[in-house]
Amino acid sequence: MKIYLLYGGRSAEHDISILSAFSLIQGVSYKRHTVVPVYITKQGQFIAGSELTAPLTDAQQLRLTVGTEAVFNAPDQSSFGRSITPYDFKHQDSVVFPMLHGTNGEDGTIQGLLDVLDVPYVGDGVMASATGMDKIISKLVFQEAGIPQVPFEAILLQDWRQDAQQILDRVRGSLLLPLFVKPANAGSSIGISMIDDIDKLQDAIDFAFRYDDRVIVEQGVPETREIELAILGNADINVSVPGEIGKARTFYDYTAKFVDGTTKLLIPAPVSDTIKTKLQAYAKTAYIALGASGLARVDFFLSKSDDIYLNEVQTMPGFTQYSMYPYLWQEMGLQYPDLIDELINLGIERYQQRKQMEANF
Ligand code: G1L
Repeated sequence: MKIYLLYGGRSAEHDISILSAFSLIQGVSYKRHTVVPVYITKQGQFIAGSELTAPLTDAQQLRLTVGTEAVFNAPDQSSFGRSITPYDFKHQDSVVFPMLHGTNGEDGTIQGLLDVLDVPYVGDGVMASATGMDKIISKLVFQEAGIPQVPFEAILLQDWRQDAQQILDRVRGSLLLPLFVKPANAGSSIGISMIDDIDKLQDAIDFAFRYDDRVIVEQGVPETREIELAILGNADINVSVPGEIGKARTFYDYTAKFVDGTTKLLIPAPVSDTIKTKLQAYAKTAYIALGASGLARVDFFLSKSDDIYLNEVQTMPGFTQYSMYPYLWQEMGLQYPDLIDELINLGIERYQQRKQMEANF
């Protein structure tokens, strides 16, 4: 398979995208695939590097500029590619790996582009990507599916402008401190505040409205643990064991492996079998409710008294070799190169099934 690896992009995740793309280039099986790195610059230009048949040495090589020929590590250490358009992805035996958020932080946009071009790609489609990215819409979908979530209030800009006091009263009346105030679009982590003083609510909402015209206020879970599960599959859904994002005190007395010194992931998470089973069932229900395919990471809060709350479903999880998603599959016995193969197979399968449906019209 020839993998067109899309990375970079016009989003706040530009740099993490480069690191995730580099991990894939290091980890993919070159016995089975070649990789064409396609860098999307912060200005939105598509630049394709030369086709790789072996790993690179440094993530910085992936910051391509347009040159007369595609070459990695020219004598001055810079890397060149050629300017391309998305139409260039259309080839037999090729697949696109979109390792990036949508152009303007709203997701589903890249997936929509690839659908229109009729090229197979890895990961979730338009609807699941866009829905998962929206903190208000996704909460409504998960609520309908009966999955427990923290109490929340959605606020529209026009209502806020019309009667802020009424909205402040509504939030005070329905939610308990601490509160998290966030722009609905999860594409960026900017615009978010945590408040433990209700007098700061108005400023926090005004701040969030600088980044989106829809804002969500969520009730915080005090001293919560953060637990995440990985899902892989289309109709046939595989759910991993839970993993935990470590907070210093969680590690006391626990012997499971620490992965990567800095991020402190605990895999598997130290939870009872009952909690584990519940988390897995909720994760699968959330995946189905979202109409997800390929993959997702499902993130939960777990309170001190073992109450479970779905936090969010991440259709574009961190994908370096040190990220939670690949680590969870490693724990399940699926190594990084095989995980990439599985994601490619699922993307091709989804593409063929959609084609099949169109043919039936
Ligand atoms: F293509 C997949 F598998 F769907 C996919 C797409 C995007 C997996 C992981 C990601 N992750 C990212 O793009 C990111 C974490 C680098 C965000 Cl920008």
